[in-house]
Amino acid sequence: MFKRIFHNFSNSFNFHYSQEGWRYFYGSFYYISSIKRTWEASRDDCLQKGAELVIINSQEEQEFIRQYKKSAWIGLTDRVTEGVWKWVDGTPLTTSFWRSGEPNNYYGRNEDCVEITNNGGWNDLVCENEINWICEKKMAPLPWER
Ligand SMILES: [Ca+2]
Ligand SMILES: [Ca+2]
Ligand SMILES: [Ca+2]
Repeated sequence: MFKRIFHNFSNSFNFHYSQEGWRYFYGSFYYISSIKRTWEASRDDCLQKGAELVIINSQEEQEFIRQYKKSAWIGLTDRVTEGVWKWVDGTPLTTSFWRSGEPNNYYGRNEDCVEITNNGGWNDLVCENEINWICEKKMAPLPWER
């Protein structure tokens, strides 16, 4: 009974977000932009939506995000201290999925923001580049997902 009430609730919730292009996966909703912006402007857009640039916490989440098959900003940066990668929620990077040879500050450029590339590997990139982005809105996990 309890489970069914929650399920109905999450279905209508899910439906509402799906209508607006959000996809649900294990406790979070995800949104990929249809336009391109700088990392900072992308982050602002996510914050305005009550979300954040996506924070990839696990292999499962990485696999889910790579299914978009698009080059897009994620919520990872080394803008504060070069070489020290931090997520936008302030947590340090532990599990990473860099494309081979990355991060590389390509040709000495100051690449401080991170994109997931269309085949899933991460790449550091100049933050002023304009690409798509992915927002994550974290919800409390449903009781049977804990
Ligand atoms: Ca996440
Ligand atoms: Ca850098
Ligand atoms: Ca790079």
